[in-house]
Amino acid sequence: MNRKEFIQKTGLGFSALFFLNSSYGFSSSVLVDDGLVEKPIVIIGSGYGGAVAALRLCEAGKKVCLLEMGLNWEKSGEQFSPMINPGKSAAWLKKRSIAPFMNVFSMKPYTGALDRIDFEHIKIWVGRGVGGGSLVNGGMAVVPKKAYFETQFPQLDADLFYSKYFPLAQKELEVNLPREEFLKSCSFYKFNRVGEEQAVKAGFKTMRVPNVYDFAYMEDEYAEKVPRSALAGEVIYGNNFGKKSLDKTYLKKALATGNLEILDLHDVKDFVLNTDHTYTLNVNQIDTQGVVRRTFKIRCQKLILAAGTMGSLELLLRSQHINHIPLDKAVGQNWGNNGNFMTGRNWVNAFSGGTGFQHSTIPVGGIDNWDDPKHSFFTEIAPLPMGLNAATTLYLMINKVDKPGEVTFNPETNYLDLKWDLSHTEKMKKNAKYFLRTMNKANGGTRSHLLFHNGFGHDICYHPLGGIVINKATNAFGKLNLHENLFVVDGSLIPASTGVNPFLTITALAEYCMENLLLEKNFEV
Ligand code: FAE
Repeated sequence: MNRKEFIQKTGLGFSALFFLNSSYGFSSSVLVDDGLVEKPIVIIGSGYGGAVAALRLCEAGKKVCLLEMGLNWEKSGEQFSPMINPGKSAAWLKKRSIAPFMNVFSMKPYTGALDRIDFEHIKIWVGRGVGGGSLVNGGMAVVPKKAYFETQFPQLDADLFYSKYFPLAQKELEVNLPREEFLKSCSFYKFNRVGEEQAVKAGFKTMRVPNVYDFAYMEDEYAEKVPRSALAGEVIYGNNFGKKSLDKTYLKKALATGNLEILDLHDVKDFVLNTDHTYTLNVNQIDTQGVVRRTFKIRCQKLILAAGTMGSLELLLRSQHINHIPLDKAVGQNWGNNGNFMTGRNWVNAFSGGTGFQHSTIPVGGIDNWDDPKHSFFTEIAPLPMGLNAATTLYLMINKVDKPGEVTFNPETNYLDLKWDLSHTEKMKKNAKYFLRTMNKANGGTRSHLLFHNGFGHDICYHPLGGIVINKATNAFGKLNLHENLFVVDGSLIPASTGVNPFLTITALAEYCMENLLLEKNFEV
């Protein structure tokens, strides 16, 4: 459609033409309060899916506007804070810190990098800011088991994923491995050495876990040649150095094309489907205290949802409720917590120096029990970087999701409802009990009764997935059913679990979707 046809079809009047003149030619700033801005392609959310979509579209010569509700931390000049001293970055507009435990810190509300969404039986942590979850996550970049990938995605060509899209995702995300010699000698990895030794003694298989944290930088940190980040307790409130978050990889490359405009602190509330198959978004521009400073509309020809599993579901279900956009009944189905289940052990190596005073925040070890049909799980050996030798090991277990949840919209709260209760995590708890029993029998130690719920964190979720599942709620490449110009490319495409930490899978899926959507000429604007 050319510009004249676009104006005719969408029925824009004279006043709207004014905005078209000023902004269709790709302006970097929003023009007016309560006005209408035209953008050919809009992406909502700057996490893994959004960053991949931005790069591939910009490389193809498309002008892209990326809306992110969180802050552009790099541009703002604000620092990320360490776990033991939560500052501005520690929580999204909360009065108290929101770590998985020890929330004794009160805060002044600020658009921080970490958010927590609370439901009755589960708490979901997500990243906010340019880079999405990559700002706050542990950087673990794990390829899922091929057999499990085939089970979860029967319609996808697994060979192609393992030969092409996973390697591409690893390359673009700059995934690397630590040197074994470094891990053996670094005092900050005692917790991992003890964790692995005890797992092996208990008969479990351990594995080295690749990461996007630059391990060469970490070695320099250890040698005190550069400022410390992973070795200074920085991670879930952001890393000031070392981590190759998306703002340093995909988004940086996309910006270098000159085709990407990123608008941070822009929160999309809902959107309307116009008769000509374009979309009009209702957008709030907020300040760092969360106060709405400007509301306006953006009309686009192509809309890509990459607001993360909870964000994309919220946008779709609210827009269905308020603006009657059509939705396939598969939307909201097949939601899962990626089998997340936190647990921990006390008195670990208690009589031989415990787990060390200093912990690197970046996990490097995993326990792979996936192929045990009775107790199938993968677990990360997680650090506890609180500056004390608690002789405690934390584990973020990843299990299968036998019973997926369902997400719906609640008009009374104007937010999502989640059908998810203790019955959904029952099997995960059995696995955790088995794991702790086996570890403690071989090594001594007890369940961490003081952490979580008597040692079991069934309600801790870092990996919300599903609800807009590929090939169910969308076509084979993420185009939403019943829509021509609406696409989804984030974690919501994955049906409930991927068997390992998910961002590599999300990135690979987004690469696959974008390549095919571009081949299909879906993005002619
Ligand atoms: P995501 O990265 O969440 O990005 C969505 C973006 O959309 C965010 O920046 C939002 O602020 C933005 N947004 C949402 N709603 C709106 C709206 N209405 N308007 C404008 N913007 C909006 O999505 N995964 C791993 O693989 N390895 C790890 O080591 C790991 N550790 C983790 C540790 C923590 C503490 C957390 C919270 C997560 C961790 N994850 C890890 C999970 C991983 O970060 C997550 O699966 C991905 O970030 C999800 O990617 P998406 O592209 O789906």
